[in-house]
Amino acid sequence: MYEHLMMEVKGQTAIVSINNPKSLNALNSATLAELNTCLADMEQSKDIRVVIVTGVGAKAFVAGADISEMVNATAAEGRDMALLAKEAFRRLERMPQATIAAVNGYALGGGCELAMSCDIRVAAENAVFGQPECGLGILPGFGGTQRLTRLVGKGRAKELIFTCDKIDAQEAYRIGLVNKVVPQAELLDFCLMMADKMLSKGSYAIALAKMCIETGIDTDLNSGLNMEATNFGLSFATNDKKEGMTAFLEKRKATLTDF
Ligand code: CO8
Repeated sequence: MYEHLMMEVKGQTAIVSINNPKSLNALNSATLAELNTCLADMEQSKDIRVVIVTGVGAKAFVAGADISEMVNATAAEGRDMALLAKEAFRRLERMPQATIAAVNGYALGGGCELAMSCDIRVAAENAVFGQPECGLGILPGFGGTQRLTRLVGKGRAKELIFTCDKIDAQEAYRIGLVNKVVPQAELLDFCLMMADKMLSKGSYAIALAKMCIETGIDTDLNSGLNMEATNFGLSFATNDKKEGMTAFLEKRKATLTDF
């Protein structure tokens, strides 16, 4: 069904793999368009509640935007490609499903930017992160100047972008770019286990919490706290709230089904 993606569904978790192994999963326009369509379909789904994003093969998550496509692109084409990525990557941040990047190797340029658009990043021990764009005479164009700064702070973001240094998984963990580092062979199982943990919680509550975090980070504290209070109130109207609290008081495991 897709030329540049692989899709697998395990229970209520979807695994979306970027599938351009000959170019270390580089993102060309066709791949970005497929990713956007795939995420747009999934965000409407009530059956998929967690999305794992990864790359095919053992070497690369995504080694960046496709340099062979960009080399002769005009300014307008470059902007269009960046806007296409913006649309797809924004979906990852805004879709009601929780999203996990399973970073299985090189996550450079657009690859690092794709990982940063997921809610959580789990890195294999062999993962390598970096923003090499300034070495190519361009700047990060799939959100790197914005998301890296928000994740690791202005000083570290500038250092990584200006020097184009590549960092390993442990360093990425140390600076807060990734949430966890796991052995390469255990990466997908670990992410599926994390997904299962989330699936045992209230999916609707997680979707509301995600929305509060994503919207709140771009607003002032008081507006963010008001938005949280409104959504906190909304969660009281759900079956999950009734079941979750009743189960606690009855000392049994809750079965939470809202989404
Ligand atoms: N684009 C296109 N092809 C790529 C890319 C890429 N980003 N990365 C790797 N490849 C290709 C190589 O050209 C090579 O192809 P071939 O076999 O036909 O020669 C194949 O993948 C294997 O790569 P290498 O032989 O280079 O493998 P190595 O193990 O020697 O090196 C590296 C692995 C270190 C990952 C190396 O391939 C590399 O440095 N890749 C480029 C990394 C990079 O600079 N990424 C940033 C790209 S720019 C970007 O992402 C901008 C995002 C914003 C865009 C804004 C919109 C326009």
